[in-house]
Amino acid sequence: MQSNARTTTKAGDALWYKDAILYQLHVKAFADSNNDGIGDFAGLTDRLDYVQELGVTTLWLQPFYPSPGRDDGYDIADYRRINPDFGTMRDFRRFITEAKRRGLQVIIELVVNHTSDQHSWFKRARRSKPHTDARNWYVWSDTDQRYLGTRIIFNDTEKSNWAWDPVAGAYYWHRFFSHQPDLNYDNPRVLWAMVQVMRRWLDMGVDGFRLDAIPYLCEREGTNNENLPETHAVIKKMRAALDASSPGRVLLAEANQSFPAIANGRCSCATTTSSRSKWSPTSSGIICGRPTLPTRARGSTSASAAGSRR
Ligand SMILES: [Ca+2]
Ligand SMILES: [Ca+2]
Repeated sequence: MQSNARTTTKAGDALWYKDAILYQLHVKAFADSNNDGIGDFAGLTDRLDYVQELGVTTLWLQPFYPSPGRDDGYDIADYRRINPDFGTMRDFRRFITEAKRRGLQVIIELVVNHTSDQHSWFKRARRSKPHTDARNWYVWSDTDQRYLGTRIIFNDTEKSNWAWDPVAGAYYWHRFFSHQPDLNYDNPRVLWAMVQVMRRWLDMGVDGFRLDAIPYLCEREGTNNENLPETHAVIKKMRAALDASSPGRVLLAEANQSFPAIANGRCSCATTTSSRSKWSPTSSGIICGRPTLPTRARGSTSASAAGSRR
């Protein structure tokens, strides 16, 4: 399976993303094969000819993982499986096979900054003793007064970036909804686990990842906790891991940060904007597979970002 997937990717065309025409979709909302009211992979597969006729070269799938559905699937409860409402792993493999048969690339969404509070990693962490490895998969504190220089992104619903967990007896950090605890990228096991998740999907034939909420990976006191050098270091490690095992795959990042911060060479992946921070000249729309940024691909990514939920 692994070798087939890799040989059917445009492995010899490392710059395939430069002139890619992306079509972003939610599997659940695209095509329903069994008339249960929920789109699914079988339905999407049946309509690949239509997608191809549009001139699309790359599909960008929004999250399709098991999820309690409190943030449209961006609250992932299991990175390694398919939401059963959307089909089975067999359906996913058939979708990849049929996409490859038509020469279509597939990028899947991966939310790496945080998980659902229903993820087994968080369930384990909150039950573990303070300062143990299992607890430290997330960002904990005895007080909600750390990182006070950090803005609240979802300020229409959240009053703090900290939430009290009665199970752990501590506060946990969340840049988004309080049911989405931030993973702790100061714990190398977290990065290792996420790279394993990436490899799982790469081995199944996907051509890259759209990395949600990528500016917020690391936290440091006295900063705004966005776009930190430590976060770029993590992304570069992700990029290096992909290059080592799966050359030619792309990272496409939601990076709603100012362009100079990205253009100074700290970016290790492509960027798209957030719908919560409208597209502007200071927002970059760059897609790249390498740390060195190309310039000619900006238009294609800005177009792909136009329909982004985030
Ligand atoms: Ca269905
Ligand atoms: Ca974070």
